[in-house]
Amino acid sequence: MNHVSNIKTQGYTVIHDFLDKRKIKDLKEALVSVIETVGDDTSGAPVGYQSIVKHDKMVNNIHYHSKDYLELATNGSHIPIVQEFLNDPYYGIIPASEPNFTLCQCNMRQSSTAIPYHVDVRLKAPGPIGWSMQCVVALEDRHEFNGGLKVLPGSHLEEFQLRENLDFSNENIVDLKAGDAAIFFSHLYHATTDVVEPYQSAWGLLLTYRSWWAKSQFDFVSMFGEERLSIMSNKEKTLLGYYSQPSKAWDGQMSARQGYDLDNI
Ligand SMILES: O=C(O)CCC(=O)C(=O)O
Repeated sequence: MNHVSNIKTQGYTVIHDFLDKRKIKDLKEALVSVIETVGDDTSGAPVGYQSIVKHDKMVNNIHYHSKDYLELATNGSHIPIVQEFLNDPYYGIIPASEPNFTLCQCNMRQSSTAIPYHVDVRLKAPGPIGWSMQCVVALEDRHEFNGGLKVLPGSHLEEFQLRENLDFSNENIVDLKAGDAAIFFSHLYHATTDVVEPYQSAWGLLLTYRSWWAKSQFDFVSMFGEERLSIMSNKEKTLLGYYSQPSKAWDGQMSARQGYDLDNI
């Protein structure tokens, strides 16, 4: 399956068996352990209509608490696919084969509340290009009856629409088995389904990635701190925004675009 061409034409793609059974088990164990430490109500609820998810179980920034999730968010097999869309080809000071985009959000949510159709960006470029993408990784089966993802394929190619004007005739339920992942443009209209009896809501990881020049939802550089960042790989640091920090000093570096070896820039 050609994920890049699916994303261009449909606005999304599904990677089946993105995680093997062993990895799902490890991630579920890590989730339980993080919840034991920080709880499952760790989200500053989003504002606006998305605040309806405020009662769902959530673990914000789980990659801060678990190296398994950090590894997945920064080194999963989805990264080269996202890179096709979000890498800046003119970046120059990070090798072109490596990601130069950033992670903006890495949250676990149990899909108890249906989210209405929406997009997650405020600027939409014409054509199959974008500056923000999302990836939902199902740790448990997520489908039509338990809070699964649904999308309007091709809506990433259209002008912004008011929700009441959306055409639902080709709505698609994105059926994810445990271990599958969906990648989609943040400007593709998407929503989640209701949980209906006898089905149970299911845990999923929501990753958001953006071009290096877009403002992140979290300041991971300050959150993780120099000590933790100092032992990370170049790729991890890039994804956490280390190489695209605006200067904090009045006489600091003018460019927020930095490279692996700051001394050689
Ligand atoms: O949790 C999901 O499956 C999708 C969440 C979503 O729609 C969003 O965060 O924009």
